[in-house]
Amino acid sequence: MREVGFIFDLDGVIVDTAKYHYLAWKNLANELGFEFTKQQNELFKGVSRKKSLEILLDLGKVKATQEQFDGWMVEKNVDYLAYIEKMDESEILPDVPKVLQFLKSNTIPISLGSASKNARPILEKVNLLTYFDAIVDGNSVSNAKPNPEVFLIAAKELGVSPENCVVFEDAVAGIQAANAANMLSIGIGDKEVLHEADYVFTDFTQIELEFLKKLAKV
Ligand code: B16
Ligand code: MG
Repeated sequence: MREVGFIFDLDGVIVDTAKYHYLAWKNLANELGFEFTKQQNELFKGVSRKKSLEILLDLGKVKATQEQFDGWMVEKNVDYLAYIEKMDESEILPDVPKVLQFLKSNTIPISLGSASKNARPILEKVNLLTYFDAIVDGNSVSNAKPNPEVFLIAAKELGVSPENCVVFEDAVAGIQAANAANMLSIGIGDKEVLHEADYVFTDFTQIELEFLKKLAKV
């Protein structure tokens, strides 16, 4: 067993893909005849694609057959992928490469732990894929966050026991999942929203090297 492992959520931690999810869900909502606001989009953070569409249809009071539901899931994703296609390194959130580089240079194993089924192409687009020793995403799990499954699989793939894993998350459900997995949870975002986390920082620029060294046990 390795001593420590680090697990990163994707959307809201490494890149801000929430804005593209928003545009794609908004396009679908408008097509179905209702508005979808940025505020409502907050409900979708860290939530699976299927659950997101269920919430969207509830908001618009739209009833769907299974066939329509499946079709809209595909339609939203095709639209979303067109936005992703244009992404590059400039979309990486501040100081993320610095933290990944620090971990890599100390041979600390790194995993992704995301709800997204598009995680791999996104990491490829922003040129960060090579930092990750494991990619655990929406394709690998059957239980969505706050269920700890995604992080427990990540720990297993890294060969690190869960209590020695550190998780970076921007969503409440993600912090709950990390806590349920018995991992150290670090919220990236608002202290009040993420109050269940062990530590909260507004972004990676606020994390000092000394703190990181302590977490990484180096
Ligand atoms: P996809 P994360 C999540 O990513 C997003 O926050 C959430 O808004 C999205 O619905 C979910 O991924 C599924 O994404 O449609 O690409 O499979 O924060 O868990 O990295
Ligand atoms: Mg997230």
